[in-house]
Amino acid sequence: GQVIHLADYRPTDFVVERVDLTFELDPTETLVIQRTLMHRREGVADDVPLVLDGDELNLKAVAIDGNPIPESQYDVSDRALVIRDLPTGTTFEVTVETIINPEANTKLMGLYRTNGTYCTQCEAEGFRRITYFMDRPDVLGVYTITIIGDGAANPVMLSNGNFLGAGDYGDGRRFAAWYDPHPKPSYLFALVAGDLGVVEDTFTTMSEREVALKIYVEHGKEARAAYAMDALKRSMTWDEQAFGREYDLDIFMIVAVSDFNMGAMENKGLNVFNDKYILADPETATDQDYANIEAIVAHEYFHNWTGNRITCRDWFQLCLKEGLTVYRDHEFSADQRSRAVKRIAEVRHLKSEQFAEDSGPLAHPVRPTQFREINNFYTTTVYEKGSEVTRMIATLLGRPMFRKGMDLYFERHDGGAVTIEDFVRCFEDASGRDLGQFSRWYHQAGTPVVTVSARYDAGAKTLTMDVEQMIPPTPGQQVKEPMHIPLAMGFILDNGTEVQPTGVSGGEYADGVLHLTERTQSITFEGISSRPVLSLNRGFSAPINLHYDMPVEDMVQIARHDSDLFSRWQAINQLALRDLLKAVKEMTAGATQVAVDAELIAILRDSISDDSLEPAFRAQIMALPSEADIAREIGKDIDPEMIHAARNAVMAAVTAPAGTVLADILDAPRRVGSFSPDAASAGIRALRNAALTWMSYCEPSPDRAAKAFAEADNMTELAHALSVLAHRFSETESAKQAVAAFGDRFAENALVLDKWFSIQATVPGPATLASVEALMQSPRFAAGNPNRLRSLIGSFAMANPTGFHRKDGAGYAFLANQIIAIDKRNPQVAARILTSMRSWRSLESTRAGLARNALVTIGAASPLSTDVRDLVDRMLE
Ligand code: B3K
Ligand code: ZN
Repeated sequence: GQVIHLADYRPTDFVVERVDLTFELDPTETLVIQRTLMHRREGVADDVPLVLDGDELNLKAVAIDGNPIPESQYDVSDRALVIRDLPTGTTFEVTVETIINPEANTKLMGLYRTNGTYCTQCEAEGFRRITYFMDRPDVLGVYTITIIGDGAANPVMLSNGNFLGAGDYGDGRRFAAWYDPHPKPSYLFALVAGDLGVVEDTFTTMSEREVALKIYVEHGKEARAAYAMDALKRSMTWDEQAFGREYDLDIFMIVAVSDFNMGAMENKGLNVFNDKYILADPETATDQDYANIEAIVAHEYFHNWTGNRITCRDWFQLCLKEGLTVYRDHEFSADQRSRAVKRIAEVRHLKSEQFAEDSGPLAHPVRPTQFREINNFYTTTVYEKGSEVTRMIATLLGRPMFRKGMDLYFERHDGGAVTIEDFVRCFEDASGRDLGQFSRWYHQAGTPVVTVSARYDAGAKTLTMDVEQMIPPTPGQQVKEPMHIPLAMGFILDNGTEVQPTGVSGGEYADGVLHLTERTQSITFEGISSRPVLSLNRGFSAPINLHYDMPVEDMVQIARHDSDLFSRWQAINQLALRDLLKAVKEMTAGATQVAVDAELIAILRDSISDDSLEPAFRAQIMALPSEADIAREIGKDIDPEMIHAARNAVMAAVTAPAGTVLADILDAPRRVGSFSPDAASAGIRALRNAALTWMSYCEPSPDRAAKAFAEADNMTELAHALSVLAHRFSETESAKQAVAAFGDRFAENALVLDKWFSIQATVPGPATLASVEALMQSPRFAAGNPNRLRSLIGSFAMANPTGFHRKDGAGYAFLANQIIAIDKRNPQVAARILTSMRSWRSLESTRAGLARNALVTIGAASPLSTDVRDLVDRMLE
């Protein structure tokens, strides 16, 4: 694969107007007839040929204005169809007929089959696996679709837009036709056909139009789509209220399928979902599953405006739709649930995924300038950091001005395929603020390190902060320019009140936000009556690594009293992290005991038993930094076993004094009545689960967890009890029995089996590799199903530090073999799982050497997809 550069962008030579597609469905030989109306772009020379993209296609015929053309007039290869001598000065119609094999399509890109259902995935470059086309996001057309197929096998035939009609041919075949009036790029095309059940509802929009809502699932699973439908309606209402965005077709459909490369896809009017993010009921779904369904249903729905009505000019602009839409779904979830708890979860995820990516060989800017394989850029940087950048614009401008900028964006660019520059300009024009320096967030990779020192002058009643920002070098970017960093902060006095400075010099400070713009800056705040505690980066206003040598008593003050719950969590987390890092250091030096700060122990115990704090927040506090968090913080010479041991020791020290509090939580009378997935009920379950985890460190017996496993009446507590048994008491009979019982009970439910596989794949310790290998031989395993691969092999490589990073390198060698095998069927899934190696350079030297060998082994395999090749090369560079 060659490198594609943003700088090489130019518009197409031909402009598409309308696209008419007919599919004659057949499991192994589907005929696709494409008729596209187009014209030569003004100024393009008459002899310039038409170049259409293709991928693994079998070309049957080509015609211009209905007349078949001789083979001498075109060149066809696996990757392209080039047509010469086209009509000039007029619109003409190109007909392309191809034959494709959905059954053989194991890449799950283009048209494929999943459990007997025809289904498509076209983003980013899947449409070219259906027909030869200018398969790029800036080519917009109005599509009409006709689907023809066996009537008995395909009572359901769906595509984008509004339904035109359907009928029978009388010979067993039937057809259905769809028309999408909104011009769209090919990546938003979708087709689904098969025999599916449906759940129906309606939604009345703000201008009183009635929209039919339909969620299609496999027969028998209809009842499990109720929550997704509810989430969809709430999403539609929210987008009207929060952004003034109304839905724009007569019908909105979702289809849930079991074989899918990612979470979901926002095809116009016809979202296709991984069934993991649609299906839920109390018996089989955890609260996390419910929250994910809500967030992803919302995310895909919100794409209707941010992505579909306004799309990307080219794939370098991916964050234009993804970062913005993640921001929108985060805000939606925050409004539906507890804002503070939601933000804590977001920041945890951002740090564990994006910060890790940003500090390794796969680091890239939110808007990259080059790629070899676009599928490798659907990353946490594009998505989550892209969302944070959008959030910072809202912080810089303030909510009302942010909304004005968004309104302008929708008004100015509706129907367009645009760039990040177009997006940012809307906020500049709406607010009059220059966002030039701010835009570096899109262009410079790496997590900025902001170092703060502060001194208080009692005589002058001033607080002076010296701030330095440094953006670490990343691949291809050695030197960086200073960024515009919005640092939300507060000054807390001894009595717990907050004080506002009466004057500021050396930097801009407004509405509780300090604007850092220089490499080094000294800012003085006036009118601070006594030495304040600084509450910095409140709400994680900027995605930075903050280095501030905060006095412990200040941390304690924030942990106990900050008005901002997020800040309290951040301070407690910081305190715990300090002790965890200290423990790793001491144990590395040979210590067998660790000391934990008494204040930390007291704060944890007090917070956990503080009934004025919402349970979900208390559960977050109890989740101390993970082994991966600690590793990232240490940054180099990582020994996962040492980290595991040190964290265990700290957990034992922290939990022991809390024993009675934990028992109180676990023994509190259980809620009676029917299950509710709402945030408050979920919070109570989260707290109980956290207490069970803690108990496992201070009570050396599996009995508590076994009891929880036996008594659980919902999947959240059942799966958690199972993981406590399997992870903390793996050698006991209780654990073995629970694993077996769970597997037998849910043997027919693929989504629950995924949990079963991933719990077993994440049992700490070197022995887990053998059980992962054994599980792959189980009839419950399915090598062709992406969810199953991710839950077993993915969880092992990504979420089992001591199992995967075995000192003898067997985990890496196993992964290399698996990646090579999976890549033959499905490069995207292989590449995604391979990102588990992205931090290999920070391992201690023995492991790093073995990890490197595994990467070299993968690199030497042949053939290798562009997806895997690109990652291996970048990781070894
Ligand atoms: N836009 C899709 C992701 C497509 C990934 C292609 N490799 C889902 C989403 O972000 O909403
Ligand atoms: Zn998206």
